[in-house]
Amino acid sequence: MKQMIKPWRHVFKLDPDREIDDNALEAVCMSGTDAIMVGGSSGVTYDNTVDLLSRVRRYELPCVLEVSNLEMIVPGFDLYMIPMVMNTADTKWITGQHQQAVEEYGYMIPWDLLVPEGYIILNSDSTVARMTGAQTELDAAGAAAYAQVADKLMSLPVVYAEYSGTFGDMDTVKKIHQSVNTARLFYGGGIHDAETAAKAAAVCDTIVVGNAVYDNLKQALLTVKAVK
Ligand code: 1GP
Repeated sequence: MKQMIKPWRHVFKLDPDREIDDNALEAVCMSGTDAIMVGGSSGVTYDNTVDLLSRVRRYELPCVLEVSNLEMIVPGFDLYMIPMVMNTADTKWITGQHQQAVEEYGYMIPWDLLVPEGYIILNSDSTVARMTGAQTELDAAGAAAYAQVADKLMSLPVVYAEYSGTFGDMDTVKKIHQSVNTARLFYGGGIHDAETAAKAAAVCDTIVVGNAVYDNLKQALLTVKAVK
């Protein structure tokens, strides 16, 4: 099942806490993207997650959940992406919530469907950075060192360079990419048109496009062709 992520070059990330009408959702799901990732930093509940999953399920593409709190865990997704924040001192976001989830729900966790992600959060001005207390002041070598901890020490299958809300420093992302052996590198943050998509795709394995879907759908759809 986890092999599923290997060919992905492009993913749209949809936030259950934001409105998307049927026409826009159809355009996103039929765009040629490789998968829909459902996730968000705040306001994500069981109800709005079920609702979005059932709407995306009208289409044939894979739909995965990025789990950021225990309330939003809904059965029926193809995979469950589990962030572990590499650059925080708050252990809650590294293993704390994970430990709690296993203790409470271990007997019903579909382990085969879980894909841990070594998150490196690099935009200090993002909700996710504030929430997790991420230490974002890293140069390229510092970020790449975290990537190697995720890839080489912890054998995480995905490293996620997260610039949520802003287009990141592509030299840093390139350095991260060059430093990982086995993990796939996901990049997300500020991709809003074909040009930014192509730039990011040149230095990672998989690009993730989030906000642009809600801000300017027409441009967001052009990010698919730009990387395929
Ligand atoms: C957010 O990495 C994703 O988790 C995508 O970022 O919303 O800035 O596209 P944007």
